[in-house]
Amino acid sequence: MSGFSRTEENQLLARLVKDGDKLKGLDRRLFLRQAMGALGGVAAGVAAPNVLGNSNLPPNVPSWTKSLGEGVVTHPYGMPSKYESDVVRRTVPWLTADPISSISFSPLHSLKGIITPNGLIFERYHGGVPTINPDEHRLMIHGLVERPLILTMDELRRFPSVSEIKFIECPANGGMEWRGPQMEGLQFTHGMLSCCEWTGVKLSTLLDAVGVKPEGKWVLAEGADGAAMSRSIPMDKALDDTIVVYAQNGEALRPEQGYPIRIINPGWEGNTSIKWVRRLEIGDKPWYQREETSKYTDLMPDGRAREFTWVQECNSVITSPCPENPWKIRGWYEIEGVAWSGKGKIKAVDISLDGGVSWRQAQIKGLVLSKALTRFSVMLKWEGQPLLLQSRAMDETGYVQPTLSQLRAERGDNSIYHKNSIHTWQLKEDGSVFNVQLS
Ligand SMILES: Nc1nc2c(c(=O)[nH]1)N[C@H]1C(S)=C(S)[C@@H](COP(=O)(O)O)O[C@H]1N2
Ligand SMILES: [Mo]
Repeated sequence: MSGFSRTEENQLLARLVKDGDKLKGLDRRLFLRQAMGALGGVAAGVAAPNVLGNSNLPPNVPSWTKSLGEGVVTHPYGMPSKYESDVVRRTVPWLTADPISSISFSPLHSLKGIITPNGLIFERYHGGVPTINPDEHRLMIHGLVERPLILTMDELRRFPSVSEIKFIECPANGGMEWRGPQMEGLQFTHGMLSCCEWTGVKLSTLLDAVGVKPEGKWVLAEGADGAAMSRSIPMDKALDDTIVVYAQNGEALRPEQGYPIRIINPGWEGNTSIKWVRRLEIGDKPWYQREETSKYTDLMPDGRAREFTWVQECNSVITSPCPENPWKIRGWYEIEGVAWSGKGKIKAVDISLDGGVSWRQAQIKGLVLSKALTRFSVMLKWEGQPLLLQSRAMDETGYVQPTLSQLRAERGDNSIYHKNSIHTWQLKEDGSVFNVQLS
């Protein structure tokens, strides 16, 4: 496969910067000439059409530069440009019987950096989104504790807070791909994944306030939604990094994400991060040994099931190119993607252009945070050759993302959950991209 050396990459970058500077100067001169032309009495309101016939394109001054725009607070709560209207959550109608107990996917192919904007975080509901008045909502902490508490939302905010950037992922992410490639788009193969800055009170702080009795080994968290979804969190996790969250990316939690409060269990299966949480009961056993209710397990080839698979293991995916982001012309491209691990920080990411025959190390970009999305990239000059693109992440524990055949050898293909194997995009000569699996 044709590649590039570090020096070539640097030369390219240097060239890009230089061209950018040149363009800036050129733009400026043209703009001045046009502006002066307009002042000098070019026929009122009629700009000379350029070669493309679009009077908003250079060398003309665009129409929006010739008038004033909307004033402040025209939109008291700002929204994206109307030209970004296809950057939205999407669902797969055949996946669930109704939209109440269902899931929507984040448009990973359109997102930059590591933070998912609040309106684009994937949604998973078992009983729809409740409309909760925070004045009528409480957090009750009871069970095997010395001093049970019922906290108002204001009282919760008086505890010392933390803000942490963590991903949240449903363990069913990629689940439709166990038996074969099925979903024609990154949004659907990996979009049960988001990453936010979460603000709230560490559960350990609250447990300290109530005084857990020595027999208290599990924390049952129960939601106030119509599903009253509940999960048990072992005390080790609860005392380690579980957060009772009231804000995401700087503003109050969105109703979709659990307003007014939710649990975030960093790096763990999304289902343990109970939304709209109304009570935490400290007990000596997990909830499913106390009540008739379900838990998530992975069915193995021999009929046994894996349980306590809480951690979302190291995973990665290329976000550009992908089926939604084909390459339209030949030349230099930045191959970009995200990697994440429920066990800690991302250590390294490799990229293959030939379906895993050879690998090169990607550059890690921006923040590298524990249990958060991490960006990687590689520059490539594409001459129109077909590619089998893969990324392979390694986390700080030394765990390396498995191939699909390694994962299938261990787990068969009956599973739904925890499909974290290396993903393949097939890029064809015309630049279109397809979801494929290699044997
Ligand atoms: N109360 C409650 N909490 C819940 C759920 C729910 O339906 N009800 N869904 C869970 C599941 S399965 C996942 S994957 C995450 C999704 O969080 P998000 O909707 O903020 O992305 O929330 C979890 N917490
Ligand atoms: Mo989930």
